[in-house]
Amino acid sequence: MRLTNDLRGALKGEQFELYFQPIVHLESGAIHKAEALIRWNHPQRGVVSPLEFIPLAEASGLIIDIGAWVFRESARWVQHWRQQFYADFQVSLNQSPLEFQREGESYECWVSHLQALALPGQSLVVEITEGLLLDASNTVSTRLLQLRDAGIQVALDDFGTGYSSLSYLKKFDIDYLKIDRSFTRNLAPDSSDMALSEAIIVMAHKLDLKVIAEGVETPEQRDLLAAAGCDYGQGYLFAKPMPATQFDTFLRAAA
Ligand code: G
Ligand code: G
Ligand code: MN
Ligand code: NA
Repeated sequence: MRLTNDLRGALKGEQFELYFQPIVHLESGAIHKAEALIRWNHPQRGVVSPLEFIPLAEASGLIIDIGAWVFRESARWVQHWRQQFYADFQVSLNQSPLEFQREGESYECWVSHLQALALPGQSLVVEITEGLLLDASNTVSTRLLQLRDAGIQVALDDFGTGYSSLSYLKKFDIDYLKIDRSFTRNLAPDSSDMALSEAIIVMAHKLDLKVIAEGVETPEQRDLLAAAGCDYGQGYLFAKPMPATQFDTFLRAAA
């Protein structure tokens, strides 16, 4: 396929760019975290969404090289923000199921790269989706243990859209739970989404997980989530995903 062919040249052609979106501590407003989101600046088509090219990258195996690039860029920028702003700054990066589950390789090369940059494991968070945890295969447990050994944290992305089961959260030692934006969208006092969000937050806290609400677009949503005890918010209310240099300026202004 045409787009897959273009994808092959995209890394060499430096057409990928990592965007960053702030993750805001709701009580204090502090920004010590960001999610890394890849963009492909296609020479003819303009910006191509990862929704479109990640499946092609998986099918062609290119996801491995792309994932390695995302990791290195994330490490480079988190090092910079730790030095310039906050010593505890964290960048979270997404891994698709195929990427996460690949056999053989451990996170050893990540660890040695982080060590070379004098970064601890907890400068990074890996976001995975809950469907992975339902797969009882050993690969998933092994990979999660490898991350834990490396000190890298784990977030469960899009929570609530799949076959949620809090027993899996306990079994697998997850650090963050990201409430999917489909819940945030219809938040209103006494709404069913409010009840669900509150229940998720209470249960997550009992399991010692921090909660990040996605898709926060209005001050009302932010306030309802904060009142429900949600730890962090992410969404257009605070900022859209932006190029790293712009995020740098954004952090400077917010500091
Ligand atoms: O930011 P945006 O709406 O374009 O993201 C669309 C989807 O692409 C999201 O589900 C997100 O998790 C995924 N995505 C973004 N960046 C990456 C990446 O670096 N690797 C993988 N595997 N998925 C990503
Ligand atoms: O699947 P994942 O949660 O990794 O992807 C996050 C996606 O949500 C990205 O595509 C990002 O651009 C998008 N996003 C971030 N904040 C908002 C928001 O406030 N509203 C909407 N509609 N999308 C958002
Ligand atoms: Mn994500
Ligand atoms: Na999500």
